[in-house]
Formats: sequence, C-alpha cells, structure tokens
Amino acid sequence: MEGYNHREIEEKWQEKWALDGIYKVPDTEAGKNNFYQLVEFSYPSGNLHTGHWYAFAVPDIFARYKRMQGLNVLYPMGFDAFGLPAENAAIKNGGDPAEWTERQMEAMRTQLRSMGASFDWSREVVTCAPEYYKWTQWMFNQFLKNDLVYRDITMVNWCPKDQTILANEQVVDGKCERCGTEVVQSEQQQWMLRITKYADRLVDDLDKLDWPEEIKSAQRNWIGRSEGSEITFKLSTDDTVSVFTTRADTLFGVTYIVFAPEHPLLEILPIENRDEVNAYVVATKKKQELERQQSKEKTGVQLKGITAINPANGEEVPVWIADYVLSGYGTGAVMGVPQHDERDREFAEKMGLAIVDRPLVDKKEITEKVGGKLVKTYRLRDWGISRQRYWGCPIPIVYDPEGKAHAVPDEHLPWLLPTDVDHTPDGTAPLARSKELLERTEKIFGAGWRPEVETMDTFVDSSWYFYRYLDNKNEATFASPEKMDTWMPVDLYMGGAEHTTMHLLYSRFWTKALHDLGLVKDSEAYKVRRNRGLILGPDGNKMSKSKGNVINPDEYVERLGADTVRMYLAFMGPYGVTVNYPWDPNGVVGVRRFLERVWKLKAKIDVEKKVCKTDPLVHKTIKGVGEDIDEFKFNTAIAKMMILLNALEKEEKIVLGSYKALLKLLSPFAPHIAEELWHELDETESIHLASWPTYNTDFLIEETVTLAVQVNGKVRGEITIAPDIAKEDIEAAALALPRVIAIVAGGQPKKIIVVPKKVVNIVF
Ligand code: ANZ
Repeated sequence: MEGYNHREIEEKWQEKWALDGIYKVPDTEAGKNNFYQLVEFSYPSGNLHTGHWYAFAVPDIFARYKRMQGLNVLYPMGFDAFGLPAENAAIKNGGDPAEWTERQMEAMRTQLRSMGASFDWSREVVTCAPEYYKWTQWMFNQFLKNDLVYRDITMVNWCPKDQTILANEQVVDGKCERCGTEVVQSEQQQWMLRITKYADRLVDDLDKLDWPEEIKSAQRNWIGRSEGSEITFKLSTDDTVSVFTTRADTLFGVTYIVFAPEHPLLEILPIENRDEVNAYVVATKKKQELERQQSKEKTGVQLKGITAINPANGEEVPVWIADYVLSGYGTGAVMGVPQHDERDREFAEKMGLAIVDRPLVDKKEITEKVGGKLVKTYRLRDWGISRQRYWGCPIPIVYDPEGKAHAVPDEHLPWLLPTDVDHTPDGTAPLARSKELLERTEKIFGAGWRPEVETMDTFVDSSWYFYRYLDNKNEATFASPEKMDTWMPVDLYMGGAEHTTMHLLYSRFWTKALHDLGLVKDSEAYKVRRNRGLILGPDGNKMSKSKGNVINPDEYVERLGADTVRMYLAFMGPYGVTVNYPWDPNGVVGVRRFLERVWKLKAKIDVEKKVCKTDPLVHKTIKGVGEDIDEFKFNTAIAKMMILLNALEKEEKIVLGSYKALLKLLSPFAPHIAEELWHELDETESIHLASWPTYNTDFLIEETVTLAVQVNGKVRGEITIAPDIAKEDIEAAALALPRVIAIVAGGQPKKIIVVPKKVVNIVF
C-alpha cells in the first residue's frame, strides 16, 4: 500500500481480529498468569462520546501491553443497561425502554468496535437481560434470608422530576445527582440494604487496597466513623435522653441539651409551648440536611417546662430543639458546650444561653463515672434501593393477603419485568399498572396476593457485574467458583472519579456480603484502582451541548483514524491521576503526523544492515516505554517513541529489527497501523499476539569511561570519553588538555602509551 490511509486499514483489521477471535480469552492458558483488567461499563446512552473513548480506548493500551508481556488478559465490556437514562429517553421518544436500550447497545457495540479495543465480546454482560437479573434477584433473596435486606419507613430523598427515591449517595449538594433537581425529604417505606453493618470493615479494609488516597479518604469521610461516648441525661419528667459526644471531657461545661426536631421523645414530653414546637418541626421538614448543617444562622425553640440534669455535677440545664442537630446521626441529641464547640457557641449566643468555662476532665473516666458507654457512630446510612420507576430489576417480593412480604422463591426467578406497562412517571410505581404482573402473582401464590411494584436502584446491578463476565452463560449459578478462583480479585480497575462513594462503596459492600455468605472467596474485589480525569472541550470547559464545545470522536475517527484518536487521548497527559485535559485540535493532527512518519520510515529498512548507531536508543526506548506504561504514563511513552522516530529518520538506512521493535511498542497505542505495517514486513501472525520487545542491558550501560592523563608518569589531568573510541582519538583528547599543552609547549612527545579504560601516559 502506498501512503497511510486509515480508512483502508482500520475496519479491515477490526473485522479480521473479530473473525480470528484473537481477543477471546480462555479461563486458563498454560504457562500464563491471568490478569483481570476491568473498566466501568457504560449506560447505553446511545452515542459514544469522547469520555467513552478516554475511558475504554486508553486502558486498552494497558491491556494490550500486559498481553504482549505474556499474561492471559481479560478485558471485558458490557452495559449497565437498566436505569433512568434509558427510561427517560424512551419516554421522550415515545418508545419502549427495552427496545430503545437494545437499539442503543447495538449502535454502541459498533462504535466500541471502531476503537479497535481488545475486548472479549463473547463475555459481554447486559444487566437488563433476564439471564443477568435473575442473579441480581437471587442475591437479593440471599441477603433477605440473612438479614441484610429489610423494609422500613424512613425519611427519603425524593426527586420531584425523576419521580423517585434517591440514596444519600445520589444527592449531590442537595440536588439529584442525575438531573440536578432540588431534592425534597419525604417519609416512605422502602427496601433497605444493611450496608451499615459493614461500616467498620469498609473503613478498615481500605488500608489493604492499592487505591488512590483520594478515594480512600473520601470513603472514610463518607462512612464517617466517629468514636465517642453516649451519656444519659435525666429529664425533669423522669424520662431520659442519651447524647452522643466526642468530647466527654467537656461534660462540666454543658449549659443546655438540644434535640433534633425529629427526635421521638418530643411526642411524649409534656411541652408547654407545644404549638410553637410543632410549627418549628414542620418548618424543619422543608430543609435539606446540608442546609441545616451549614447554616450559620442558628434557629431553635426551647421546650418550655422541660429541663435536664447534668449527670456529672447535678446542674439543671434547659432543653431545646434545633435543626443543626440531625436526627440520623449519633442519638439525635446533643449536649451543648458553647465554650468548646463552635456551633454550640453560635447557638448559645443567639439564644442567650450560658457559656461557662469549666476545667476539662479525663474523657474515659468521666464516661464510666456517669454510667455512660464508649461507642462508635457513623455517618453512613443503610442503602435504600427502592425505586418507583419502570426500567429496573424487579424486587422479587410478593405480599400475602395480610400484607406480609415474602421472597419470590428461587424457582420463579427471573421474576420478569412486565411489559404491559405505561412507563410515564406519575409518582407511583409503573409496575402497579401491570395486569400481567398481578395475574402472575395470583396464579403462583394465590388470590389476594400482590406483587412488589418497586424496582431496584441500578447501583445494585453494577455491584456484582464483574463476577458475571467470568461466566456469563452459566445458568446454574452467577459464576462458577472455579472461574472466580482463576480470575478474582480484579487486578486493575480503571474508572471515573464520580464513582467514589457510590459504585465503589456499594460494590465493596456487596462483595463483603457475598463473601460472608460463602459465595465468593475474597472480601475485596478490586486490588488496584486508578481513576482517570475528564476530557474537556477545546475551551477548557466540561463538554456540553449547550456550550457547543462537544467533540464528536466519530468525526475525528473518520477524518484522522481511530489510531490517531486513541493515541492523542493517551498523549494528553498521565492517565490514572484525576486531571482534566482540554481537547486540542492541533494536538490531534500532530499525532496523526507522527503515524504518517512511522509509515514512511518503512522505506528506510535495509534488511542487510545489522547494526546502527541508533541501536542504544532503540534499547533505551524499549525500556523507557515499558516503564512508562507500567505507571500509566502513556504520554511520556509516546514522547519516547517520537524521539526514537526522529533519530531513525536521520539515518539513511535502518535495521529491520529496530523498525519491528518500534512497531511493537506502537501496537498497544495504534493497533491498526501497527498491524498493517507488521504484515507488510511479511509477518503472518498478528502483531497483537507477538511478545513485547526485550532490551539488551549492554546497550544501556553509561557510554563513557574516565582515563587519567600523565606526563612522564605524573598525573596532570583526566579525560572522559566513549569506551570504544580509536587510540588516535584518545591521544588527541589527552594532548588537548590545557595543562598538557602547557608542559609540551609545542614540542613533540616521544611516545604515548594508552592503557585502555585506565590511563594515558605521555612520554616527553
Ligand atoms: C459535645 C461537644 C463539645 C462536641 C465539643 C464537640 C465538641 P463528629 O466528630 O463529626 O462525630 N453531635 C452529635 N450528634 C449530633 C447530631 N445528631 N447532629 C449534630 N451534631 C451532633 O461530631 C461529634 C460531635 O457532634 C459530638 O460531640 C456532638 O457535639 C455533635 F467541644 O458533644 B459534641
């Protein structure tokens, strides 16, 4: 082929690779260790954007590199196919979410193939497929049997736009994580997963993981373990109230007690100003937790007629309610110590409460003395998974005529999502409108039985998908223990920073729960985690249609080729650190030119030529590129290849082996062009099945030696030269030393003796 034409080669190789099944991964391969590289699978949003390329095509470099290093690499792909994006899009377009999702997945598969990524498609996982969600439901049943699932009335976050409950993790700055609508609080029954049972292990086990510190500390903060004391105060009514404090040492400085407005005691206390208190309770309901915590303007109401007794000194203090105390944390009641706590000080100053300076005491001792106990408390809440939407995994529960919940027995799984449903959200669960679901329930369980009509949060689906890749066709279990043994835990998990306290926390919990039930071996699923940043628009802003700065990768692929797009994204900066990079249209073209030059360089190959002065650089580049890839510094790896290309271009002729080495180094980055050029060298096997080039350390030894220079046996200086230069050149260098010139002073030396690598003696 003449010039480099990506259009002629990219599709051709993609088809050939698929046909030959070169990325199909066996569960074990003789003499090879397994390497499981996972990337977060995507929602079938329908169109692959630059972010997807960055998320999937750049890690593909690593997968290919590991494969060439002789590992049996699993790099699978699938779809997180249930959820609101598909449902909303389907509603908008007047279609059925299932059909819509199927169409989007098909389009995305084609686009994903266009990346030239080395996914093993035979292991594809689609979470909305009944073969998959059967196991999601089965696991739910296991958790239910083991008291990890329960139904409860709780205050929930309600998104008025998406018409569904959201988990705490899905509320960002008081807004729906998905649509940005202000979230409101409402009291509802929902199915809960007991993630709090794992709070300690979720914190402690972080220490074992090779994860970015930023994720670990974000998870620690989210779980918010706090060690302190629970101390009980007697009230004037003879009731008691417990407070949680991390500062028992300040007990003598307590000047009031304050309850969260939701505190259950409020209902039974004989409060004199009941109306005022009730009005405050109602007003609090309208406020977001975050707003309550951050508000500088403290509000509250004193409970008239009620006082509390400090157990340390018998002092009587007033009792208040205030919204800066949260009902879901600690005991929902606080001892106010304005002298030592900033929030309490603000409150005391505003309400005219006493601020007293009392000596601090030993925390542990005082706790014991007043009959309190040392406790741990957590910010983490149980995970509410009920969603009042259609497009999700049906919760496999049915209610008997008395309203008691029962698990749908395993033999009826998958408990299918009905299709006779109007999906338009109206605040009630669409499944309640399915005749078929009701009939199915009554037919199996009896008249008067009712189906659960809620579906599961999609984060449930993605909590275990990595197990299913290992055995995606197994009908007897979610994944066979043998297969899990050969692959788990995941060796490397790459993904986005947005998953820190959601997916990454949920799936850690899920794994621990499965582990405790004896269903999986490891209690942590991902050994190493690396987060990537975002690709921004050329203007440095997050890409968005409204800003008009969206880069459509397909256009670039068409114009410059998939290899260029992949390689450019890898060239933007180090991967695996959360840095965002702006797309630079000139940068892409620069990468394209580099590939064109690699193409042209082929003309310089001289098969007769065996050595070249670029040989040391070739070996240095092999070493450097490998080391950079190991550290996810794909950008500097590319820079090293560019330096090598420059040097090779300067030669009249180049050694075939050097060109082959360059192609191999290039192949993970630009798999199509590397494959094409490889075959033009009359290679018959795919370059992607070749092994990573090795380097010869002899070439890497520092290329100089230092010799002492003597005149008539006396040391007069030294010279540093290449080890293999000719004797005449060594003599000339020695005679050129200023001190030697001064002594010889224009005369002719009688004799010059060179002891290689040691000394030059000028006899004069
Ligand atoms: C008295 C005190 C004195 C406190 C002092 C702090 C400093 P962390 O570390 O975040 O766990 N607190 C307890 N329950 C609360 C609730 N439901 N809503 C709001 N605040 C609550 O914070 C624990 C401290 O936060 C506790 O210790 C309590 O105030 C307050 F100089 O008790 B402290």
